Amino acid sequence: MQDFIIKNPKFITSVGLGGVYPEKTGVEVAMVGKSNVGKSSLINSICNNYKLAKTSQHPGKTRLINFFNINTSHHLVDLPGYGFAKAPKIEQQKWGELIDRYLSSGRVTHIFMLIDIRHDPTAEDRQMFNWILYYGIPFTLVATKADKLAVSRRKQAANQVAKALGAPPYAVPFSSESGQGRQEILNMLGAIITDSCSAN
Ligand SMILES: Nc1nc2c(ncn2[C@@H]2O[C@H](COP(=O)(O)OP(=O)(O)O)[C@@H](O)[C@H]2O)c(=O)[nH]1
Ligand SMILES: [Mg+2]
Repeated sequence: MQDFIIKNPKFITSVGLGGVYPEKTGVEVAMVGKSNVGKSSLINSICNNYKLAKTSQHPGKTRLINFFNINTSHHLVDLPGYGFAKAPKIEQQKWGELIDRYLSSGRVTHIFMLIDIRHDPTAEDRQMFNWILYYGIPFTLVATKADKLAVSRRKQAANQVAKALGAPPYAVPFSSESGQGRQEILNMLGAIITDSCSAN
């Protein structure tokens, strides 16, 4: 199979609680994970556009679902992160409603769940993962910030993250800094699009 590339990535819209989602015209692939794990950086890396999704060193800045259009008709979705410890209860509740409404909408083709390669999954990661299983949404685990570990430890540490979640023991080691795992994720995206087109 030829390497997949993203063409013409464009921001479409941000949707908050009670907002209207953009019309679905193809595959929709969403990024989930803790605040600061590298969701926006991953989107920018695979789109080769470092201004597309806003990244931040300060966790918990995004409270909206951001939709991006790629290759004419498909969507990438940047979901607000969890784990912002100091957020007030009411904020956390709103986050839960926003995500629940989105995941239960039936629009999501595939989820990339991101976890920091250096850390064990948190209680919230486990909760998120169980949510994905509950909704029966196909997923791929991605172990981010791989550049922070020695090259020799990356593969095992990524798989360890998946094992610790109780998932099939594989996660893609990824770094938006070095580009490790970028093409693997792009090719997965290509396969998701091809599968969905042949199913329809
Ligand atoms: N070293 C390193 N830093 C990263 C990587 N990905 C993201 N970051 C940094 O982590 C912070 C949060 O990234 P961001 O993409 O905004 O995370 P988000 O909250 O999940 O969208 C930023 O300071 C990024 O520069 C990575 O692969 N390696
Ligand atoms: Mg972000």
